[in-house]
Amino acid sequence: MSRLPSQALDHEAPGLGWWREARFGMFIHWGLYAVCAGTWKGRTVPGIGEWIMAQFKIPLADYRTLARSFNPEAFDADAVVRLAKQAGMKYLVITAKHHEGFAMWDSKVSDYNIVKATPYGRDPMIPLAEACRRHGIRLCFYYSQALDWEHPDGMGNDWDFDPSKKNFQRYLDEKVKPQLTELLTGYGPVGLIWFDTPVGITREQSLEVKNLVKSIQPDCLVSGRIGHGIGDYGSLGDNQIPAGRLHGDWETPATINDTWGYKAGDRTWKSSDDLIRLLVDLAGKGVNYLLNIGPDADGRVPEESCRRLEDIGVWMQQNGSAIYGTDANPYPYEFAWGRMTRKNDRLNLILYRRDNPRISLRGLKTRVLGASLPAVGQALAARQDYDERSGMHDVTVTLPDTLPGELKAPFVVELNLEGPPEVDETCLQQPDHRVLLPAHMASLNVSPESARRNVAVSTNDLFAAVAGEAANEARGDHMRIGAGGLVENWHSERDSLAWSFKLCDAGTFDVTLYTVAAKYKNWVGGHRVRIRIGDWHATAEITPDEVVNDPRAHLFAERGTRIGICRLERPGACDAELSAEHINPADPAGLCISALSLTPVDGEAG
Ligand code: JFZ
Repeated sequence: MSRLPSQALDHEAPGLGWWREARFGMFIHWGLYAVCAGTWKGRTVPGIGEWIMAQFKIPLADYRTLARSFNPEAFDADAVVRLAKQAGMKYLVITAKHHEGFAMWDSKVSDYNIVKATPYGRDPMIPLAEACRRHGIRLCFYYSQALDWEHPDGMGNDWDFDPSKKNFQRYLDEKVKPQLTELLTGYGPVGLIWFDTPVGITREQSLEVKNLVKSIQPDCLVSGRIGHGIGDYGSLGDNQIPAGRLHGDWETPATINDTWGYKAGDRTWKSSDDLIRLLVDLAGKGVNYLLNIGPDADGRVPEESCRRLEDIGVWMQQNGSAIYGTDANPYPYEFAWGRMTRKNDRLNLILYRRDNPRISLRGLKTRVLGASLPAVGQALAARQDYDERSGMHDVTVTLPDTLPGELKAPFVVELNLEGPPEVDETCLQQPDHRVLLPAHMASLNVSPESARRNVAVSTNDLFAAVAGEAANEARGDHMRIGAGGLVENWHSERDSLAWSFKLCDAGTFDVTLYTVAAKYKNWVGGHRVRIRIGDWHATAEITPDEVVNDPRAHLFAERGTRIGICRLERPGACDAELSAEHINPADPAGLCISALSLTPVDGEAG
């Protein structure tokens, strides 16, 4: 059973229906930082463009002069909303106020806003709200409720203001609450407020802010980054793709290149195919995909973003029924051939490649009534068998020799079932004889010494705060399964992992261990591990024998290490154990595990 963390909803969130149905939304990061376009006085900011003021500790007196040249006459609200709609996005979240503290609407609370402080002199949220109503897209606002580099009592600006003199409650009372009130009373129905980076805010203060939102628009959702786990749904880390389904409702904010705010020099555009795979991957885990655009100082959306969103829209036209309103794959693990979503008594098998002659699914106990290619309305032959010997249920769908030309991969094979899908939740050897043991399905054997190690989670632990963990609580500093589904923080040779799985056919297998680097870091390796699978044992150095080119590895470099060749003679219940002889202290990630994989050596399985 997967041990991925759940979003500790302290209540069943009302009003999530439209959000669960949507699955796909547009994020817009737009503010004074677009004027910088990633550069300040000839220096290019490392990393994300909207953090330029903090990265270079630009004095507020200098930064605010950007407003004098902010005149986005090319901004076309209707075109932006149509871009979202054509991409298949159902909601739009725009930065009303990011950490820079600049209001992108006509705020009466502070003249540091787009109407009072710029030559543009107009409120872009008015035409945006009208366009969203016209096109049936939910208007939502991003609001940074803690970091505010303009306000002396906001968090984060210790280069203009003395942190010891901050009165954060005063900031909440004098800026945050009145500005949220303006956003919630001035632009019609608001789908959600996307709060962010809740550093330094107490649970009581997060609750105050959330209660204000609900008191004005009871149906307005509150994102997970309100902090302290009290969001209506959970927010994963930026561009974070979990390895398996998460419990509860989650959303991943993601970029098309590597920055949120416009940065002229960032050319790291992901391909349309990669973006579609990420959308499919997240839907397979029941996670919403909030994909970002960063308009420039003139209000134009980069052409590279537009083209990719148009490509996604073409795919969604043909396959949206496998995304909208679906639930996660009922299996606790993924498949080599693609991803799966579920909608009531229907399974959507989303195949990455067109050259599969057939698709075989193991462990589905519910009777299959039929199979089809919904995009072209073509029925497919499906066979369902139960193997008494292995106790396995197998479904095999035969695909046509030539797929209709208009069917582009990834494409959907629909399985209609007699009732809700019931699946075998253990790790199963697949019909192609592979066995994949994902980290999030392992049992962690944490030694008593490690279990006693704790670290205080500071209120400024960004990820802890964002992940909704209570501030200032001790958190176990031992190996754990993170929201990304990896076994992380493994630094002690006393700890180990174990899996149990079902072997249907004896065979000889190539054993590979997949390990991951710390976020944004290079892969290191250099560890030494012991692996036992059934009666087979091996030790190995962790070396980068295989590079993993998965879009998910975009921020976390992943490598496969060939451990050896393993012969398993007896079908049935089997187990595996992974322990560490040496964990390389030079690897900041420690020994970070993604999966253990058994691939049949040609002709040696079954
Ligand atoms: C935050 C912002 O600081 C950033 O500018 C952007 O708006 C992004 C969507 O959100 O950045 C974060 C916040 C939390 C994590 C990572 C980046 N996190 O928890 O990993």
